[in-house]
Amino acid sequence: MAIRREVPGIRPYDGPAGGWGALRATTQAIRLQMDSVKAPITLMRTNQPDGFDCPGCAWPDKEHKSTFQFCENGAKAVTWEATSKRVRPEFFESNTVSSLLQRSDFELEDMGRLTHPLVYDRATDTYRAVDWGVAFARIGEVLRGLSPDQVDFYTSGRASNEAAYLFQLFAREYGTNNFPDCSNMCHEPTSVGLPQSIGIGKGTVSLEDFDSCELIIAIGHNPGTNHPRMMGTLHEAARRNVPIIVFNPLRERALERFADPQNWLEMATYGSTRIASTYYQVDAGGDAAALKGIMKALLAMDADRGDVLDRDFIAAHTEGFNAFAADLAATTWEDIEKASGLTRADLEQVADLYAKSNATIVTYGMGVTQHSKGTANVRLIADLLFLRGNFGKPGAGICPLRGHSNVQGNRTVGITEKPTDSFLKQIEDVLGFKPPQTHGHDAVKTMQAMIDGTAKALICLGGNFAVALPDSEQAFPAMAKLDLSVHIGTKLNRSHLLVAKETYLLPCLGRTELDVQASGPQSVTVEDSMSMVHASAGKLTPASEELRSEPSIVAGMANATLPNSKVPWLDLVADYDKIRDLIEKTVPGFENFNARIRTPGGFRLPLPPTERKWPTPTGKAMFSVYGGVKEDADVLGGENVLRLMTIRSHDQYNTTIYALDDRYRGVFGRRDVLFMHEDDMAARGLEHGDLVDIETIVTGRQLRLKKITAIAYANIARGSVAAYYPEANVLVPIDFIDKESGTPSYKSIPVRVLRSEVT
Ligand SMILES: Nc1nc2c(c(=O)[nH]1)N[C@H]1C(S)=C(S)[C@@H](COP(=O)(O)OP(=O)(O)OC[C@H]3O[C@@H](n4cnc5c(=O)[nH]c(N)nc54)[C@H](O)[C@@H]3O)O[C@H]1N2
Ligand SMILES: Nc1nc2c(c(=O)[nH]1)N[C@H]1C(S)=C(S)[C@@H](COP(=O)(O)OP(=O)(O)OC[C@H]3O[C@@H](n4cnc5c(=O)[nH]c(N)nc54)[C@H](O)[C@@H]3O)O[C@H]1N2
Ligand SMILES: [Mo]
Repeated sequence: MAIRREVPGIRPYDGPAGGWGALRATTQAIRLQMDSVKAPITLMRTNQPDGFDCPGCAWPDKEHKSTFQFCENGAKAVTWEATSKRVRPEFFESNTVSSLLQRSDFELEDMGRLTHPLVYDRATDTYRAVDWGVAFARIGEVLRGLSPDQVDFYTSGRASNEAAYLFQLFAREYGTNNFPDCSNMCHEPTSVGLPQSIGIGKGTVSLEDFDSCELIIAIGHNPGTNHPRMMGTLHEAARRNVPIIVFNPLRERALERFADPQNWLEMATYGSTRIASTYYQVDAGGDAAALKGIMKALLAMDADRGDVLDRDFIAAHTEGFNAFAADLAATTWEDIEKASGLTRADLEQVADLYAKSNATIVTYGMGVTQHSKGTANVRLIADLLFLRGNFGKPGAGICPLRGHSNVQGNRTVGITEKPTDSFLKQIEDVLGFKPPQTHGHDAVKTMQAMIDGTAKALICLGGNFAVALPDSEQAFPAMAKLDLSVHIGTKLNRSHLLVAKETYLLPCLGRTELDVQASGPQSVTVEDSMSMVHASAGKLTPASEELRSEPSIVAGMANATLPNSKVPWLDLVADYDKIRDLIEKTVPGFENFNARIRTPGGFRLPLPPTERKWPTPTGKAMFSVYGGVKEDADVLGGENVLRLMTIRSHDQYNTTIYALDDRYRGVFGRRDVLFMHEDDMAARGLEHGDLVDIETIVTGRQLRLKKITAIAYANIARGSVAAYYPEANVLVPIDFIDKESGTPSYKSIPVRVLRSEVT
């Protein structure tokens, strides 16, 4: 083989994930962001009974009272928020918004915490400090002059239940159900698909289930980076010899080998544990075909042996089996192999292992949901579990890996553009105003309305709306068409700089910080991926005395916008127990809310499928019919087409870039790369390190990302390529979505890769 040329910053990573590298990276994060004396104490308070919930991911902790659970990326999330760097009003005097727009996403957030409320001043093109009261009054004035359907209320899933509940109350009393939220770009297919299948839009397993499961199937998620505390759970399962079958076009190191930093023996001996028992490099977008193949094989085995399906479960608890089975019969192995990139023998082997397991958990993430048939994909996973009765028994169930640490809680307390009639009725009965009934905008619809110019104002409870959404070429200028944008945030990001006619930046306390209101120190609540609700209380001195809490900022805006409001905004904020009382009265499952969050570990919201109760319209668990094997037959195809997945590096939290390495994938100090299979490169006459342009195959427009370095990556399936989010969002057309859920198909964009023109 020819000697491969050296490409700067690209070095294969041979070690296991975790281990000493993770400890080193944590020390580095502390050194760059925090006062190193305070840091260890801060980190020790993460996920402790009287401490704060980790703002990293939504993976649960054992009863939330375990000893400190080490996690490199949790430490990065905490130190990033608890940084000693500040962006004060003086900073803006010498930095115009146009000049700040030239900085990278990494540089913007790395400047530190925002300290004062700010208003954009067009004459000088700068932000300047503004009084809180003045800001609220003006926001209220603008909102009162608009029609509520022209205003959108965005939530990023880090907000607490209390803040999110007030936010939805504010928008609904104002008069709209326009609730774009980060979940619309993330697990909406779970929220839309699972209720059709099992009656609720949430996972059904608990951490204890992992102790007794006999098989784990992990599809389309990368826990070594995104849910690192889950690695402890997988590590334990692997050591119990539980087979872990992975489906992922990329071979992710943490799913192959992991050294648990909590395991002293493994650390001392530089040992590691094999995680995946088998790793299938399915094609991007090929999971539906793979799942159908496994189920087709299972049905064939059952026809042969008769003891494979859980016939009692299917008969007593499900509907739709015959139509489902008929569709599998009509799907050919040839189509399955072609669409999945896997062989019939591979899939039969999975079916065989699945048939042997008495308790199976399927875990899944964005590799399943961010596709144009994301919802249908999720339903296929439920179908697979139905076939062997893997709901409502120990060690079994479905486990969507949620994104933001409280995205699930936000949904539970009413952040949804499609509220149920019963929730609206409760609001009306308890609060005494009539909330709007018409369904509102989700994230993509909001952006479309902004592009069309029909949306006039955007109020953001956290997040980085324009950057997280697809189609940056249309999304960025659309922000400027608004009359008003308001961002409640902790650090500066690009969406804050894409100013509207009027823009306010309202800096808030982070989760790590002490929140004192009229009645004393407050705690908030969050819900993790396994429906456990528990309290979180910040302890650090706030980054600035001017900061206000999210609930207080939302209440301040609401109070100034709605002069005849039925909601006692300022009373609610004086004591968050009162907000929780309202949640208890309007949202099912929160009986005795204030008492129950005072017990360490909190409580679990009801999950009827765990008792084999199915709150679907038929009262049964419902099989689905996918139809065919392709996710978007009419869009894709043709010569030379590759499927682009947009993925997260190890050093990033969504649009927040902590640093420029992606250690486990062997990328250091850069993000401008395209991961490609060597044969796909050769077929295009490309070599490792060549500059390429990536072009989306879309009619009528040219979407291109130029001068990206193609790297020959042995660990990617042929036909699939990968680039980093958010940079690659210029390649995602705004209307390239899963029609059922509205979620952008961020993980299978049809692209062509061409050598860049030399200029
Ligand atoms: N440190 C850190 N933690 C995070 C986040 C973060 O950015 N950084 N983000 C948070 C959020 S909001 C979320 S939603 C989660 C995201 O957590 P994940 O769901 O793990 O998200 P991604 O990194 O986008 O990638 C998912 C994986 O899917 C694979 N994949 C892509 N396409 C396909 C496909 O078609 N089929 C299959 N089988 N696999 C595919 C990719 O190779 C990758 O390994 O993590 C949360 N936690
Ligand atoms: N191409 C592509 N695009 C994607 C994805 C993908 O995989 N590929 N993933 C999608 C997914 S899963 C998601 S969830 C979205 C994420 O979309 P968002 O949730 O909108 O984005 P984040 O990057 O998490 O938001 C970061 C900002 O939140 C603010 N912030 C941080 N902490 C706090 C806090 O405590 N309070 C408040 N008020 N603000 C705070 C800071 O100002 C920071 O700049 O992106 C989506 N976009
Ligand atoms: Mo997410």
